[in-house]
Amino acid sequence: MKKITNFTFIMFIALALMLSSTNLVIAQIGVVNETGGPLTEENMGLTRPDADQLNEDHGAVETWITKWYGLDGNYENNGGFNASGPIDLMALGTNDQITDVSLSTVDGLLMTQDIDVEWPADNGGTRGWTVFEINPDEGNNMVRGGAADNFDHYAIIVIDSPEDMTSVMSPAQDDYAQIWINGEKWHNNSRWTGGAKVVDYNVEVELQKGTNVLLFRCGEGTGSAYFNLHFDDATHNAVTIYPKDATDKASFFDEIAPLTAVEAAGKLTTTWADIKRK
Ligand SMILES: [Ca+2]
Ligand SMILES: [Ca+2]
Ligand SMILES: [Ca+2]
Repeated sequence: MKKITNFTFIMFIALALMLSSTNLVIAQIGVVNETGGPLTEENMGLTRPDADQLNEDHGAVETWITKWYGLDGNYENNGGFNASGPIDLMALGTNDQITDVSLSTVDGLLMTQDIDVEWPADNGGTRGWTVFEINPDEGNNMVRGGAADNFDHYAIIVIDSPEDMTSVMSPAQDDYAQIWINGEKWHNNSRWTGGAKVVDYNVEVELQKGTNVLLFRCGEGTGSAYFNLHFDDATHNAVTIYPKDATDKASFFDEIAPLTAVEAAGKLTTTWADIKRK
């Protein structure tokens, strides 16, 4: 009987140790409190309620993404982020050639090689595409040399994944975050998080094997103006994120050429097949 008790006690200790180490791992990722995406037409307009905010401090995370592809200036005089948020500003500036949704696809991204965004002069005028670097600690990392209030900011990364994977992305924003991946919307939150590295939602997303395009659009009203994003450690260890070494539009498309060429080659095959059928 004594033996069994000792054995039970040892097992209890072992289990307790296992559980505590599991908890540590979970603590590094945080609580995943947004699942079941992508968003559908029905809940596309959802504004996340304050009650669900995690207010998690991710200040110690070292994988915040610093290099992005995007515009060399913002959409200005947006009338406040609540007014501009529902408007497809990409469609507005490209005569519907590129939309917010299509910009988060390889097709849309490739079109930015040749198409500048031409907004009205009051809204910033013509904007070109470039690579920029942000400081995740900077509370105004979206300002980019222009107006500090009432603007919308566009930022893109390409994620090269070795396989289909479920991943967790952690955004921080001030004010209104809208995030699309591969043509689908995964996050829509008009509430600022409360700190440049404070996360209110850890969002479960699906990445596909090969090329993934992520668009992080963020609307600013007044006060701080930041956007930030990182993934869980397993994702960062597995994938390669671009821009990597690129410093401008040309070098960005050079470095992602091996990724987008696969798509282009597939398209060429389809085109020839279509021609043969006709
Ligand atoms: Ca501001
Ligand atoms: Ca918050
Ligand atoms: Ca703000």
